Amino acid sequence: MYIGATNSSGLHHLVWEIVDNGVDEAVNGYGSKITVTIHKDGSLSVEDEGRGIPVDWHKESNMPAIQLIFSTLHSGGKFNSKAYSTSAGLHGVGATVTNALSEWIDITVFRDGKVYHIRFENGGNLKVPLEVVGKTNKHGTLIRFKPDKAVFSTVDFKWETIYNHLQEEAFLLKKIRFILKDERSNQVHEFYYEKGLSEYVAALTQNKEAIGEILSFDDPSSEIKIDVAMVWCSKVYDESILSYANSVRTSDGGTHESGLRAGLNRAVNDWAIQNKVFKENQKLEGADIREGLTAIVAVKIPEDKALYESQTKAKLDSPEAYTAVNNFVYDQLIHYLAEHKEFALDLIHKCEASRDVRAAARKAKEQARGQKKATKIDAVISDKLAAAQSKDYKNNELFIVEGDSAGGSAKSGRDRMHQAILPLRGKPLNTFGVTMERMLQNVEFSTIIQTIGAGIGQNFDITEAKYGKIIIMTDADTDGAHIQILLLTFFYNYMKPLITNGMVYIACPPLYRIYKKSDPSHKFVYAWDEESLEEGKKKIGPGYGINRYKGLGEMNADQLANTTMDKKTRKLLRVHINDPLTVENKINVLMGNDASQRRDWIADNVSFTLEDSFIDEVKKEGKR
Ligand code: 0RA
Repeated sequence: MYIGATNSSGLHHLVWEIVDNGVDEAVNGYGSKITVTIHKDGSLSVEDEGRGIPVDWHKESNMPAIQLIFSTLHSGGKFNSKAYSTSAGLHGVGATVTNALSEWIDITVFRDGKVYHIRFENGGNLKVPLEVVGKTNKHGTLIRFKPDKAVFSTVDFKWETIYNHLQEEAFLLKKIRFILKDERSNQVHEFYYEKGLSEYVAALTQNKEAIGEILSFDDPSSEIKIDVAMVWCSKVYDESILSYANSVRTSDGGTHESGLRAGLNRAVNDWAIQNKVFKENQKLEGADIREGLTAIVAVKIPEDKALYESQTKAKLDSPEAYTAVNNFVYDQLIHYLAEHKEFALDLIHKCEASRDVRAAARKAKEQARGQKKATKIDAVISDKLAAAQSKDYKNNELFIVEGDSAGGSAKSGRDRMHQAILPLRGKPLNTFGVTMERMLQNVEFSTIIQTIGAGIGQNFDITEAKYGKIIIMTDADTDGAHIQILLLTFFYNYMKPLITNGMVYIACPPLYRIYKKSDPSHKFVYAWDEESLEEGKKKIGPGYGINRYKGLGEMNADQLANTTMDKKTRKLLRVHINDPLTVENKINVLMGNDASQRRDWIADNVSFTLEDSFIDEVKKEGKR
């Protein structure tokens, strides 16, 4: 039997499987509301307003259909993939898997004026056979299950995880209402989007200044259903494109995404040429057209035509999607531009400006290569950066260190071959809502850009990065947390691929050193939190002493190297973006103008595990 991960992601997968079934009913026109409730006893329920799971007798298997659906994997196409064509198609097996991995599951069906109930226990054994338990005039299905704690490493349903998932579904499936209730905290949240993707784009760009309105086009009639929304924003120097195929996020893009790019390219260039906007025989490159663009493309393809590059469905491969999206976006956009001439001109001028900036950057780079003449920034770099000796860039690490004194210790404690140290003086600039020009005037950031050596924004080329890991190393206090957030905001705005490729890390210096008073330099352990402090005390035994490190500077070079930098012993947190909207929301709180909100957030959330940081999830090195 297929059992995915048994971690938190696998646990929540059970929820998505059950929610998908209700969504399928709603998408097919049966009901428009799905309610998810997290209960206090560790169970979760999903209620839909669909037709209700069939309860009629299934002759071949000699049991009610509902029992068959829940008890046998792949219980016949009749009840799963054929009946449901719209979602990912994975789920037909969902009900059975959820049953198999639950301590118990109660299914209540409201159908034909009656309330039916059936219950399974201990991984899918029938406990209470199907029976009529009452009368009703509603229709739908209520499934409540308690995941088996022997199977999962955690059985804690996370509000935020479910919130994000339901919100994403609600954006994609406009006009379906999702309600999330948490009886543990009495929180309730409702998601309902009348306009779908354009509201998603609005949420993603809520902190930004839009150029023109949000464009949204959809074509629900053709065989491949296409839904697109997009907007350009000023002071944004890269592109964000999200794509979905059959309601599943395709994080590696694919043919629908390249179709969008191609359609955009053709439409903008054709319109400009037709309207004689370009001076000479010019054309705009795709990257210039897409600078500042936030776009979402969602396609629905019949299952037999939905090809993916791999099992994980992260990249769509269907050639039909390329052609369909390309032509659709072209037609819609060229039509829109024709009707909004002022916007069209604004947009093209913006594209031309980014083309000029990119050309200038390229030229400067080529010149610098040719001349090898030291610039002012080069001088700063050679003064501050302790470079790594190796030219094996992938294995090199750049430590960005808070303060000159910790920088000094890091320089003497490092592995010179592969570790480079760049100390930061003071707080870096808050790059939120700041123009690129302003950011570039900041010495700290121009130094970081030059040191990494891969450009910024639309010019950023990850293959040119001189480091495989960028490690932010600050004191474990609120100032340090603030510096981390400022640096992460910069990387997020200007070098996003570093984050999406898992190359940005936070170093975790220990908070305590517990030693034997009688032999302090030989008998000691480090602790990173209160729990390991207690363990440390036990380990050292009677006669222990404690050093509390208030900052990196209180450690000498050896201690810093051993605890925080040495590959064999250190702890690193990898910065990872789970949900793009959560990041935007958190950046808004953290980096917007309201300094008091920011202080509150840091005070509430920074315990130096950063688990809940604005970059949604930060994971231990090595684990993905
Ligand atoms: C198979 C056939 C029909 C409905 C369903 C399954 C169904 C399954 C689930 C799972 C959760 N909620 C659900 N709602 C419906 C159609 C039965 C008919 O023709 O009436």
